[in-house]
Amino acid sequence: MAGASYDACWLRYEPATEEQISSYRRLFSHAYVSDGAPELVAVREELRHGIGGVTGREPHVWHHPPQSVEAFLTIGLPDEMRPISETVDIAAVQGLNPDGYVIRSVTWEGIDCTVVTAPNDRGLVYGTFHLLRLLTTSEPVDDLDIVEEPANEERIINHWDNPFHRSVERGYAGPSIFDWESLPDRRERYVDYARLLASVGINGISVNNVNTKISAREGANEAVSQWAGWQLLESANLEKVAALASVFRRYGIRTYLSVNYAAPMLVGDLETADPLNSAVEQWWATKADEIYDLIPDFGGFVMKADSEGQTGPYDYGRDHAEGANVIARALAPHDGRVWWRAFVYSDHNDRAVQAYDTFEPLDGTFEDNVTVQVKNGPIDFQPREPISTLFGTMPETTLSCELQITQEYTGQGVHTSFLVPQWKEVLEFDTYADGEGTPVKDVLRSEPGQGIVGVGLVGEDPNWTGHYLAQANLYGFGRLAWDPDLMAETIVDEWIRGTFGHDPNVVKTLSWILLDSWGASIDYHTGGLGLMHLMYNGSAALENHYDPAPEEWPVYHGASAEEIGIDRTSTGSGYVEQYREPIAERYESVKTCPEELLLFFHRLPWDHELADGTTVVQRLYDNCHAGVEAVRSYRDAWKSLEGNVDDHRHRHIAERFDEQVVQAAKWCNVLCQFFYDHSDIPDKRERLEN
Ligand code: GCV
Repeated sequence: MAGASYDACWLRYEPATEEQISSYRRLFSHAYVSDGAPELVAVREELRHGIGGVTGREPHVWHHPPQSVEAFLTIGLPDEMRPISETVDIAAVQGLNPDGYVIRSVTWEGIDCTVVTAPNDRGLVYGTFHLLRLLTTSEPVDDLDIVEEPANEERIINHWDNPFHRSVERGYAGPSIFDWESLPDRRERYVDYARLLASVGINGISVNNVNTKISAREGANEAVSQWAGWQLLESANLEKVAALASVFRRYGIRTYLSVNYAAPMLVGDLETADPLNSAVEQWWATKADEIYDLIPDFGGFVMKADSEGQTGPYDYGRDHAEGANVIARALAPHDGRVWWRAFVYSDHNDRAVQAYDTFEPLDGTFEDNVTVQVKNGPIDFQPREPISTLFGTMPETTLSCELQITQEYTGQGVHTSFLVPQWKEVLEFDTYADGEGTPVKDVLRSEPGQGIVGVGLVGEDPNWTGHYLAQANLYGFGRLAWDPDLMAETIVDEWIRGTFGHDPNVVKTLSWILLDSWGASIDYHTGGLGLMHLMYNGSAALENHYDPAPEEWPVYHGASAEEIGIDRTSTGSGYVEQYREPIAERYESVKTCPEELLLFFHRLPWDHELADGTTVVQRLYDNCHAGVEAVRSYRDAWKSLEGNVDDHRHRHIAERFDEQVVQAAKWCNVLCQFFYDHSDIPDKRERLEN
């Protein structure tokens, strides 16, 4: 990325601190790297960038072990290169989970060697990035003994990019980075994107929107409808997909496509897409063969069916397992997989219950190579939701958890909201799927094909993510998908050091801002008691989801003159009963339901008293105000870093904090007015100006 017109994010590879630089130079001025697979080309390139940047000297890369040096770095499979095969336990390395790796300091023929080895070539890429991360975080590296395996086999980004038109649904960082008109020509930026993804352990990318036929959505603008991504399955376009796949492959990343359920009719010339029709089955099989001829490591298909205007098996009176299985059978001979989204809903008095009602009865009926992709919560990526009931109730089904990295409901490209704490909350939640102590992260890690999926946020903007600080969400997503046990504090620290360097003031101030920011965002966007969908929708063609408009969505918050909240207990919509015990019991009672989800599960009088004696309405007012206060303190703290961060990034972020303060105050005012209009109980505070 050196010299590129876009930002290097956390791969800036700034010079190391005085304390470390001589040790890094001693150990890494020479490298002996295997030249086997395409991934090794990526490894060599990264060493040049990384070691070159951190030590100020590009390493000398050898094709045989250097003899007359004090120390060298060596990277390769365990049985391929002498310094490695003679110093590590080959069988132990080969026995690691795919993508795992070992980094070890050894002595070989009197020379200090740092060995990076792995059971497969992808692991070498991850091991290389790990080593470079140690350098950018200024860690000592003289005596390493690291063994890593990813907790989740699948760690995938889903782009919601509309091919050809290059718009991005819920994207806040400019147009799509994928230039389909010029593909199969490759842009340097694809390589740099692959580097960013691989550096945090992401191993899959779906390159187009799950809404593959947007014309079905009323009011969608003409150009978007025309170019929605179902056409990518056409033979003429597959070579474009193959070109992208060849870039990502070098970084161990498999490519996926979102496809339309009616593809046999849209792309093929069949008159039906009925999954039980033999011509349909044959069509999918032939299409899969064609794709794998071009892209042998193709990952598979992502499917949004029977949801928000997309077609699906319901059109033919079939269920979702019948719908998914026909496509899965086409992919199975090629080791491909269907990622079938559980985001299915229709008119219903409580949308929360629908994913479970649709999918739980189908547990055990999906083919082995179907992953049911479940959003973290039952509604739709709200600032905070309870955890989807499906994670605890589909033991016979391969599941993945879909998180949203792009900030659709948490301030989009303007607000700072670091989402790792949210994702930690999701992954640590105890589902009781297999008795006490079965958190979501363990449900996901037990089976092949399970894992974590994130809705991407990257676009053509020079800083990739619209807001410099949103880069931390992409970084954090990958790191957490690799290792859900990592602490948010560790992730933040790594990201800041790679991105802004080691100035203690910057590290301390920015860590605090980021770690605190999700809580503030919940407070002013929702009032902090579990209300959903308080935002403005906009039109189908110009969707908003940014401004406050609580009056628009009465079914989600249930505000009346007497009460607020939705009754999802056993005497209400019954959603609570979809959880296993003792979760159901905990949420069922107003007394034990956690305050932050109280109004998600219960409909309560405005003056209902909380544990500390404060009324519900006063707590809503207080939380909204606290959120604004917090954002003001971030703005001021960031301002104090002027001079410690380069002017360009400092100003960009400062301007966004100024705007966030204005927007947070607007949210606070609109919500508080709304609460007051219904409850007739005044806020004990002044209206906020800014
Ligand atoms: C891609 C929400 C978003 C839509 C998105 C949908 C989904 O409704 O607002 O933009 O569509 O979720 O996840 O499919």
